[in-house]
Amino acid sequence: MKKQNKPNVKTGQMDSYVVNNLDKRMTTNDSVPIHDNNNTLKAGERGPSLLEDFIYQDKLAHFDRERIPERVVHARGSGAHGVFEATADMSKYTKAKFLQKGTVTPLFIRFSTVAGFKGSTDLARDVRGFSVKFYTEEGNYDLVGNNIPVFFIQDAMQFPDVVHAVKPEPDKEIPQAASAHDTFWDFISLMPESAHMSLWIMSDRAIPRSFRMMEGFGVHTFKFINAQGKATFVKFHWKPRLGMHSVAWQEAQKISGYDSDFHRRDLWEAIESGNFPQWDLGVQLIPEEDEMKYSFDILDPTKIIPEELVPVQVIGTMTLNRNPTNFFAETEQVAFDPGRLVPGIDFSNDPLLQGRVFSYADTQNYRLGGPNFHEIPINRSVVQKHNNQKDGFSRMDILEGNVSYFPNSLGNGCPYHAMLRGEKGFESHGEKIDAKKIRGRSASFADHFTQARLFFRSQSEPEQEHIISAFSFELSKVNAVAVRMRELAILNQIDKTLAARVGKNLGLTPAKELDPLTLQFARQNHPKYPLKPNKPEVEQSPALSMRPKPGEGTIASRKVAFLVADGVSLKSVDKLRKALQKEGAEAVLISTRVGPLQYKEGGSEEVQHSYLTVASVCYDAFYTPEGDSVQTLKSEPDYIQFINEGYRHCKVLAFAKGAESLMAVSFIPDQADKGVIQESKQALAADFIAAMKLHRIWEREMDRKVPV
Ligand code: HDD
Repeated sequence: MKKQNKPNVKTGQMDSYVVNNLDKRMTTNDSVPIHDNNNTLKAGERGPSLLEDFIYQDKLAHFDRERIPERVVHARGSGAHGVFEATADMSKYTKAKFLQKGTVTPLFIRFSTVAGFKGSTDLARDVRGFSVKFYTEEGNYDLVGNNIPVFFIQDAMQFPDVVHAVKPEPDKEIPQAASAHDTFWDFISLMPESAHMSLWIMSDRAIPRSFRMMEGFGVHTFKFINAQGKATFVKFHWKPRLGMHSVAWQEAQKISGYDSDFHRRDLWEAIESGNFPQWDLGVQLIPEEDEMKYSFDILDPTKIIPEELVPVQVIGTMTLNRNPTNFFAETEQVAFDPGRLVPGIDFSNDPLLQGRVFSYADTQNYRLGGPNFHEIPINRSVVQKHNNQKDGFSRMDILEGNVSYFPNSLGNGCPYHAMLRGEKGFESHGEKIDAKKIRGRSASFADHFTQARLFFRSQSEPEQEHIISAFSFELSKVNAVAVRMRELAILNQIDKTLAARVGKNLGLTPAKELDPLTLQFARQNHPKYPLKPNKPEVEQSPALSMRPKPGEGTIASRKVAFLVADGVSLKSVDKLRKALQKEGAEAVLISTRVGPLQYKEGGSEEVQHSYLTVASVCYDAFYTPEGDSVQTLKSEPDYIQFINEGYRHCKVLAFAKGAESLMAVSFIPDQADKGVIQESKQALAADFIAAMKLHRIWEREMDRKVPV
């Protein structure tokens, strides 16, 4: 049953715009009642249509304008409403009201992929956007981040270049939502600054199991400003309560075919069923005087601050608790902008962030058709705006009076400036800057490999294997051998084994030195490149691995496929179903057909999914209960495919005592590993749940007997 959420100040505001058509007569856009909306007005039964048919024109003219430009990047996305509750006393660092302990703020979130078009698959290997709009008492604040804490480039000037390189190639518009092609790797292999980020996107972080199971990052270093005007550098982290999980690459490709809305559906269903996803907001705080303290530059967006160096402190929790009512009105029209701040938060001088400050409002002006996009319900702040900006396409607010300038006396000097009445508004941090204009880069941004190495060396063995496979996959799809060689030379600077292993899969030996072309372009930014890197403070960061630590993990909201057929034992189904429900996981019955499933003990249950309509890749774990169904499943190839594939993709499988014989018709060996539970030998529920907490039995990947 759907849990009800109390409307908050934002959802209440949104609700006032919601239109319900139930029992309502159809009208034109001017609310004129329509008699017949199927037939155009004609001169006689078989005659031509008449120009005066304003009802037809009203309908078609609107239809002809239904599409707006999709976002130039992050076109594919899914949104949700939620709330943020501040749980820590942050007044020492920031005066931002929404971050003061106990404050609850409504928000809207949009997750996205970057490269694909609006209708592309959710499962592309890609960065995921993680944008949060806080509707605070002091106006809207947007934290427009990603699920990866670093970026490809250091300077916003190159953003169109990196986007053009990754998007489908302009002559043939191929490939869709994929970085595995020549132009992307051509660019990356000429840009050593992208080395760190390229390891992250070749890692499992780029193929999440769910939006609900990934971290989010503000990426840049920002500034907190307290009531006394003192600044503290801050990095933002979102930590998912459900842990971090990914799918396997081959699975990702199959899910793209079976259910290209996999992540969107997952988010929607979780919220609809009351499994509200949650993240803790954490911050890393760096005193202003420590700006130059580290071996890397905290303004460089290709660098993280290792959590082992500056711990992440939790300051609040986000809960997503309401699905949008209308996709276009909310998820498509929401306009994020990292260039809009509230008092208590400020920009740092990160050149990527500085460049973003221009681009977002500019793109919204174009995409949403003019400067009044702030007045679209999803973008409206929850406190009324007051200024002298007026008119423009689709203006909604109706400004009273004859004054729209400042200073004025006819309007009593209003809207007034905060400073004129002894009040406070947004004030930029008074950082002292005394500099010569240059078009160039700081030498402190020139170390491109130390943190890439830190990332690779902090991964568990299976995660490293996945990175090696991902590079091998992507570079195999690159046609230009020179590009493959250049990228291998970069990998060789990061880790020799990584380069050698990828090189082996490409039939190439990595060069010792960077390619002369790579060096030439790197020297455009740093004339003396390569510069000697500083010694890193941290050489291993466990926080960078997604592997659940022993004793950690939850299976809440995971989907377990119960593989059944008529005649299955209800007792055997319920034995595991009840145990899973206690842990918050979902048991989904899958049978040979949809409709009523007949139980061995008598009685039936409605089944929504069959082997025909769903695929194993869309489930986290599998259970085959016993009963007369076992005989049917023995000769059901689609069932056998389910368990073989589940095994191949390292998932947990359980067989009830009377169903263990089915293992013999599959590739699954008897007593395979801790992820294959046989009721006659193990504690069915306890061992199944313990194994699921590991998410996957990655070690099984070495067993490649099962065809994919
Ligand atoms: Fe961006 C969209 C995240 C660098 C220019 N970006 C966009 C979205 C996310 C990010 C999550 C989707 C927002 C939504 O859901 O509507 N972008 C990032 C991050 C970056 C970054 C984390 C680096 C740390 N972006 C970046 C640069 C520029 C842009 C350097 C340009 C100078 N980004 C845009 C944009 C988009 C956008 C073109 C496309 C649609 C939109 O803004 O609203 O303006």
